[in-house]
Amino acid sequence: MSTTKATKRLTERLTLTLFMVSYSSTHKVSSTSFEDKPEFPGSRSQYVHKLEFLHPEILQGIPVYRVMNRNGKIIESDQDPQLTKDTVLKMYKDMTLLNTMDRVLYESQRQGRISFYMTNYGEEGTHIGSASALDPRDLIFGQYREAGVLMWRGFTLDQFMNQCYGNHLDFGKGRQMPVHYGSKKLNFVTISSPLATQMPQAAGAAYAFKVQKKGLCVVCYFGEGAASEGDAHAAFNFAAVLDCPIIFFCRNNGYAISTPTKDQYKGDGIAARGPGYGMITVRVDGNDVFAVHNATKHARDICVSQNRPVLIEAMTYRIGHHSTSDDSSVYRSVDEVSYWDKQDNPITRLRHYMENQGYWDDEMEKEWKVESRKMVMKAFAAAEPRKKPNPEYLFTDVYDKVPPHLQEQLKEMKKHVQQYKEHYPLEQHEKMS
Ligand SMILES: Cc1ncc(C[n+]2csc(CCOP(=O)(O)OP(=O)(O)O)c2C)c(N)n1
Ligand SMILES: [Mg+2]
Repeated sequence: MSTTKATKRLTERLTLTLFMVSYSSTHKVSSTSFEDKPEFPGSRSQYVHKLEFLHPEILQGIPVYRVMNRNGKIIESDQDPQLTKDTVLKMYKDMTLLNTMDRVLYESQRQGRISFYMTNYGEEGTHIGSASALDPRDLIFGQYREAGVLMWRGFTLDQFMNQCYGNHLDFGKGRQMPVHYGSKKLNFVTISSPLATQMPQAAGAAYAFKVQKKGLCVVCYFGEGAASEGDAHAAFNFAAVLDCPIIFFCRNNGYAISTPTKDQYKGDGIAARGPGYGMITVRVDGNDVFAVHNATKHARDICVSQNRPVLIEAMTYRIGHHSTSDDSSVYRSVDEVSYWDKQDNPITRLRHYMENQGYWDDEMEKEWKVESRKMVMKAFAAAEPRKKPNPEYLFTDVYDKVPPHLQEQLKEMKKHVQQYKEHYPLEQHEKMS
């Protein structure tokens, strides 16, 4: 380097140092040396003097918290949630009842008796483990594959069946597809079909809870696929920035319809995104109902006591087809499904635990299978012949008073179905006015 160049460099450095000294004295920089601690708004980092990129591949995967092994043995005794025998039995009965209900409703769609259905096979542990750790007043926003959460809260088989049949006892008055449940009484907001709709709504509800100092939390369930929607980002960021008491509960079941997780994201699942939003985060074995219970209980405590969002990623597997509109044999192997069904199934694991504890045996299993199927068939048989809702409900419940243009359409509809009544099964519906 020439002398002139070196002098120029030195002068530049001195000028910079002088500027920094004067800046730090006027801006009250706390650090002794300005260079030690950057003061950029919006970051908490230190300076480094070697160029280093963050390589996600070298970071270890976020661990999966688990309490029980596959044989139903508690691994670390201090992690045992110490649930009563009655609670454990309710967990098992709800998980298996859900299974039986799924089988009957899936078949009924295949027979053309209902229009659509989605099963919950393989994910029962995420539903029951989380629902059992909440206060029943906590407000739930579901995606669509969380029927077990409602079942735990007391949604009856009749109510499930009435909704799937869209009969006149359905709370939605037959205006939604099957599995779009909702219950004001059970604090479960009605399901919306477009993915991630519930997420910003849930963040908003949690903010309201915070403002009202409710001492409750909101729980927002979503699939790992839905986490790719823009609305998921808005929800995470609002909840974190506004310090809202919400549990974001991701069911990572390996697929978004036919798209496997390897084609959905490059990072370490959904949990890896939590710290990016400044959210307390945990990854849990979703097939271990006790691990899910512990994680949710703890997350709830954090939400309610600190007004902070928590992200839970429950790792599980969707054993069933995505829905009755899907045939998963086209995009995944029978062996893969069979592994999760037979080797790592949340129901089998809990059953092992119950047998180890002396709570359950083959005889009880046989009796429960017969009894639970009877219960499901009874509700099924009662819901099917019930009248369908009054067709006029197509026009109600959106506006407080039906506006003139909709009244006009209502009139036209009535005239039309009268004129072509041989094409409309009006006798199956409640009478129009
Ligand atoms: C905005 C939007 N895009 C696409 C769909 C169609 N769709 C319905 S479910 C689904 C997959 C969602 O996967 P995931 O969130 O992982 O939930 P999972 O079905 O696995 O429980 C898609 C793409 C939709 N309902 N809404
Ligand atoms: Mg999924």
